[in-house]
Amino acid sequence: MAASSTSRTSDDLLLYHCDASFFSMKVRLALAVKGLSYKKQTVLFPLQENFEPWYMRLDPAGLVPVLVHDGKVISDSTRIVDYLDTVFHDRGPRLAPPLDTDLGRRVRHFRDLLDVLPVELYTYGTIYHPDLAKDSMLPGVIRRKGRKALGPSTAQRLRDLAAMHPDLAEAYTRKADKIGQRTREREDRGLIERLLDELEVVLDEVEKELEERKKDKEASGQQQWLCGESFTAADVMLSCLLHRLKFVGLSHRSIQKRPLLEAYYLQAQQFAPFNAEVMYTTNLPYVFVRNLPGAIYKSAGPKLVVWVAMVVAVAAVAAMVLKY
Ligand SMILES: N[C@@H](CCC(=O)N[C@@H](CS)C(=O)NCC(=O)O)C(=O)O
Repeated sequence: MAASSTSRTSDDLLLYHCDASFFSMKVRLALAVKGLSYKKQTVLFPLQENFEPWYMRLDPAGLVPVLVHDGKVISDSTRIVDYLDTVFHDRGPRLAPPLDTDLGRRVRHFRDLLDVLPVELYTYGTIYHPDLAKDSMLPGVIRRKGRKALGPSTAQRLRDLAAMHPDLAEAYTRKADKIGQRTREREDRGLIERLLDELEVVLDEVEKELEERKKDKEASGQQQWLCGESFTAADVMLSCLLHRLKFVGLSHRSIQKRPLLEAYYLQAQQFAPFNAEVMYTTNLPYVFVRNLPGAIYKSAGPKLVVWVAMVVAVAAVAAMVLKY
C-alpha cells in the first residue's frame, strides 16, 4: 500500500506504527502527552508489511515506528520523541526540558540510562527461555510464532526480495544478516540472564531516584514522576518499559521487588495518555480484532471485494426469484 493514500491532519503528522510494538507505544504516548493530532497507519508484522519495498524505501531498516512530518521521514522512537518535543516545543509539556536546568539534566540522564536497555532481548529472551518468566501474558501461539519469525525462511524471503529489488538490495541483505545475529543472541541463555541482572542494577538506580521524588512529594504535596512533577521523556521510556516487563512475565524480577517502582507503575496506569495509548497493548484479543479488518483487506484485497459483490448479487437475484 502506498504511503500517499493517507489524508493530512491538522498537525500533518503521519505515524507508521504497530499496536503492540514497544517502540511504537513510546511514540504514541509522547504524541498523546503533547496533545498532538496525527494520522496513523498500522504496519502489520504478520503480513511482513515492514518488508515491503514501499516501506523499506521509507525506512531502510524496515522497523516501526516511523514518523512523517511535512515530507520529512524520522525513524527511531527516541529521535521521534525528541523531534516532536523540539518542533512542537510550544505544544503541551516539554518532554525533554533544556539541559541548562537540573530537571533537563536529570531527564537526559534517566532517558539515556533506560534507552540503551535491550528491551527486544527481554521479550524474546522469555520466548526462547520461558522458565525465566513468571505469569507471562504472551500466549503459547505467539511464542511459537515469535520463534519462527526469525527462522531461515524469513532470512531467505529477505534475500529473495534483495534479488527482486536491486535498489533495496543492500537494505534487504543487511536485514537478512541481522536475523542470524539476533537468533544467536536470543538463544544465548547466559547472555539473557546477564542482561536481566544488568536491568536490575538500572532499576535499583531508578528506585533510588523515586525515593527522592517521594521526599519531594512529602514536601510539596505534588504528584511526582521519575524526574519531577511533569511527565517527561524519561517517563515515556520508564512507563512503557514497566508495561513491557509485566507483559512478558518479568514483573517478579523488576516491579514487584521495588515498592516505589510498583507505585509508579500504578500511577502511570491512571495517567490518561498512558491509559489510552499503552494499556490496551497487552490485551491481545482486542489488538487482534482491531487489526483483523485491515489484515483481511490487505491480504485478500480486491479478491474479497469481488466475492462480496458476487454474494450480494446472488442474494439479490434469489430474493427476486423467491418474491415472485
Ligand atoms: N531503535 C528503534 C527500534 C525499533 C524496533 O526494533 N522496532 C521493532 C518493533 S518494536 C520492529 O520494527 N521489528 C521488526 C523487525 O525487526 O523486522 C526505535 O527506537 O524505534
